[in-house]
Amino acid sequence: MDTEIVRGDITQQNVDAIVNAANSSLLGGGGVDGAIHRRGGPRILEECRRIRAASGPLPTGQAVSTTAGDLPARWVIHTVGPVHSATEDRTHLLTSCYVESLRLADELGARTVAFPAISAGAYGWPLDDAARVAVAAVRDAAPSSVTTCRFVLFDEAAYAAFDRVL
Ligand code: AR6
Repeated sequence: MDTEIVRGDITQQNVDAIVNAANSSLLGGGGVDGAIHRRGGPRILEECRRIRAASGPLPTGQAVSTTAGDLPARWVIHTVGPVHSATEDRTHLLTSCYVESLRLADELGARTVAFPAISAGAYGWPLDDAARVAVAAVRDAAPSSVTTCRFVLFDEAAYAAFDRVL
């Protein structure tokens, strides 16, 4: 699997699947989540509501997929990153977001997948560590149908952090 980094907006990526840094409610929020629902249109939220009604809140570190609505991608994979904690090591949960998203992408038949820097915004994860965990998780993930993993970094600081790790 090739790993690449770009600076940009994940909603504009021409890939099979984009990953959303969602929250357990699956009902939307700010950051990447807000942008995906805003630009992808109401069909994404409709599917999220159905998943939510059938299965309840999505646990941290897990992933589910929906249509990507009006976005160029075919699917949105929604995953819930851990809130960063100064007292508890939650790295395994952040790793799980990447591993479970890639596993789901493989099940869907996606070849190209774009990730944001999960947990590095509202959930407070320090950028350098978020980048280290993300890159290691993707490097160690099981072989799959995914040929390209693209990290899409919204600002210069996030791009620089991923660039240092890669
Ligand atoms: N494309 C790519 N990256 C983006 C975009 C975008 N359009 N917008 C923001 N980022 P965050 P989290 C970057 O807060 O920390 C939401 O309210 C952003 O600069 O989106 O996992 C959810 O509903 C940062 O580097 O996700 C949850 O409640 C990174 O994406 C909560 O925030 C992640 O920031 C999840 O927090």
